[in-house]
Amino acid sequence: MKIVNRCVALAVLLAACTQMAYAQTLLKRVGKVTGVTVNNQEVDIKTENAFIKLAVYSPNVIRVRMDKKQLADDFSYAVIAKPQTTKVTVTQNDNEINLTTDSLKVNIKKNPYAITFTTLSGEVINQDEPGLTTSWVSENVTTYKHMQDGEHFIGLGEKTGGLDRRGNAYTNWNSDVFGYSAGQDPLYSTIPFYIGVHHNVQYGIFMDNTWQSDFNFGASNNRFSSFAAKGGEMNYYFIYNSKLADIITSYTWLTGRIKMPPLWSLGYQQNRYSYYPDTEVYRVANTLREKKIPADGITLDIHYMDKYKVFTWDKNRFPDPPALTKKLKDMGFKVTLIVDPGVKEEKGYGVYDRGIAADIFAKYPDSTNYTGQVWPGWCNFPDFTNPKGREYWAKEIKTYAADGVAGIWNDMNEFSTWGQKAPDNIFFNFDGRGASHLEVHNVYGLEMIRSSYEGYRAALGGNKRPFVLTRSGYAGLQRFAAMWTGDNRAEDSHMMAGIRLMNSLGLSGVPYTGMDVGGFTGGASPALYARWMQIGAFNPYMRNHTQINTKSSEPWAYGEEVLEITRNYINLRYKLLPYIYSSFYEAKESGKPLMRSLAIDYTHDENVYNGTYENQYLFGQAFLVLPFDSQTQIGRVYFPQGKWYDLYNGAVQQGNTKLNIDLGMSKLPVFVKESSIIPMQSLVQTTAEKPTDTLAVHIYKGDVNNKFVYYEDDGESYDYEKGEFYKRTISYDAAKKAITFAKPEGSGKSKFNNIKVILHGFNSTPVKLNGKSYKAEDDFSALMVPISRFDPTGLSNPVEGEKVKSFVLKNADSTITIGY
Ligand code: NBV
Repeated sequence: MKIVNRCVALAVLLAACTQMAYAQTLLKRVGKVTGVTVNNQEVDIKTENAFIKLAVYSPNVIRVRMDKKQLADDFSYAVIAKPQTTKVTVTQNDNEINLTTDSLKVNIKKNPYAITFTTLSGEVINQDEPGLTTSWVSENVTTYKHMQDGEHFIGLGEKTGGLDRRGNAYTNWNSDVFGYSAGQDPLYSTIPFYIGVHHNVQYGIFMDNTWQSDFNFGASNNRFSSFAAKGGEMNYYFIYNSKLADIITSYTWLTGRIKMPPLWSLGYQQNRYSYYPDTEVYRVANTLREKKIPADGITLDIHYMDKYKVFTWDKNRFPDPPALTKKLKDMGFKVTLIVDPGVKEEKGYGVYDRGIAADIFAKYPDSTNYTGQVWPGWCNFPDFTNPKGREYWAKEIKTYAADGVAGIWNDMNEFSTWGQKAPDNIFFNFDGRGASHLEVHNVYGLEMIRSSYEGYRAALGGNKRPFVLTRSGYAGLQRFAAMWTGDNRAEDSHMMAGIRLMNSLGLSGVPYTGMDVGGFTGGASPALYARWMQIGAFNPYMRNHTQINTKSSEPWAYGEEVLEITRNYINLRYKLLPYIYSSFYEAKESGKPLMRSLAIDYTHDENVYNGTYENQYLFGQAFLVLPFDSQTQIGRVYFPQGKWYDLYNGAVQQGNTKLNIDLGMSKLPVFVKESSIIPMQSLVQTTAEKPTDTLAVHIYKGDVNNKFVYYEDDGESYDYEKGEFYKRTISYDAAKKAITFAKPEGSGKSKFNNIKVILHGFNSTPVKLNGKSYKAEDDFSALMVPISRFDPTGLSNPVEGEKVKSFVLKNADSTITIGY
């Protein structure tokens, strides 16, 4: 018996040994450190099997590059930052290397190589999983990180699933996913950046590698999180800041931030696949005006083209494009056109002929052009990674400027060939480096929107902001375009999934986002449509869209009640434009998104990651949006710490509370954070119309300090880059009981001559203006006189006994202080 047992044990051991032997031969580990060279902020490390370069980019950002061979020349389509001169101490002994910046410490064990990032006081932020660290199987490279107790993982761009990605794995391979399911992966774009949260610390990891990549946050294992790429270097940036919002700021320092969008693009956009002919477009535009639904944009989908050929018009459907855009402009509408990358292979079609002459299409290795099928039939695909390809696109796109088009909508740029996987052996220029489809695929969309943005900006004369929208992209896409989440379905789960997609994109450096409000495929119920339009009003980009052959999706298509609800919320959005525009300015300055997962401001509050509350978000700094699907009658909500005011009736809700709330169709639950400052304007039907010259600034009493940067510029040019803006910091100091409007900055003038201050929750507190008490009969005649309640929807039911005070001031350049 014993002998038998021993034999079995031996057999198991042998099998295990063979298994390990396989692992040793198939797998290449980084291995032991054999040499170290310190070069100011850079440390070059040679190990048994790898070449490693550590570069300090700033006190908060450390880059780690590794390859089995000597590292290639540095190149990235995503990263635009250069390492900042940073104070760093590097020491080493036989066992380890240590780097210290003003914000963090890096420790590298030498035998074998393993990296740990800690705070200055030694708390572990992130560490390699011992025994696994980084390794290669063939060309596939993976870095394994120790999964910390209770660690949450958020971000990673346009990914479905919950806010907390723990327990799941994701792939990055940009895909055309028509009518995707609410849990599908991958979708259209790749942003290999995520944020880890645990034990009062948080960090970001951005793996800048464009090959297919895979992220595992403890899926099918309880040991590690990992990130991997099918080729190229392991190349990641480790980011540590003491606040999560600052991690987004560091990440967008690396990959860039938005420019100020054209103001009109923040108004309501009406879309369908497709409005044609021109008379149908006029009908839609006229109806929006007749029914008093504020709107700024109409988008034309593929049927405006001649047989779907890019950069053409179907002259039967649209005989006079400049006249169309002019007429719409006079009505306060701008036109956005869809463009697809595929160029029809057709001799005599100028766009194709010029592409052939310039030799800019992607190629097979035998130098013939790659041909794939999309809308127009068999197409060639411009190589946007070729500077000549971008130049070609920029020249072709000019045609739309002469037609008076204001926006360019980039579709199918994954790139899509009927949703099929394109061959691996297509070759691209890759800015002179040469690369195959495998390396280029995930940045194809990014380089297309770069070409569209730069090309169209130049076409408009250089100083006018084009609006550019995209479906696909890679890290850094926010520099060129807004992004929408593609072909969703008219289903409740999709509306909710869309919120999480946008919240996740916001965590991943993309603040300007939208979804097809109302749903692309299928048809919404009236209740779903109403709820979706309400939520859409609290999205950065608000566009209603629907697929061909579906029920109409304009606001009047669902009956009077839904029309009323929709109009209320679009009205509210237009009144909020000063707040929304200022929030875009904040995104431009810091990367902080408009749709803010609660993880941004309440990072270490465990409730935030609870699936019940994961859809809640802040829209800008003030509004807590509590979205529910159209089926839910009673919603379970969580109010984070602090004090919250019901937007509709001013009722105060204390934070740190979970509550059931009744939901009706007519209202979306929205609360205002204490100490909030919300600038608003009078209702307009389009941003082309001037609001009255009084800016209404709503201020909510609170016990916390706050600061709001109010921002204005001309809304259409880049003159703000030369200082032509009007900016004013409004601060709320709870301890000093003072609200201060600092002196304006910038050389621009405000379009508002008056400021109406509206104080919420101050009740009978006396108010002092610039140190002087005012009564109702004083200069500021309305001072301390209750006004009608802040009631944006017209549906409110005021709470008894609450008073709102307001007074009107001249919008003078001097500092204004309001004491209470
Ligand atoms: O151009 C048509 C559609 C467009 O409406 C939609 O928004 C895109 O996501 N486009 C996809 C092409 C394929 C639709 C089946």
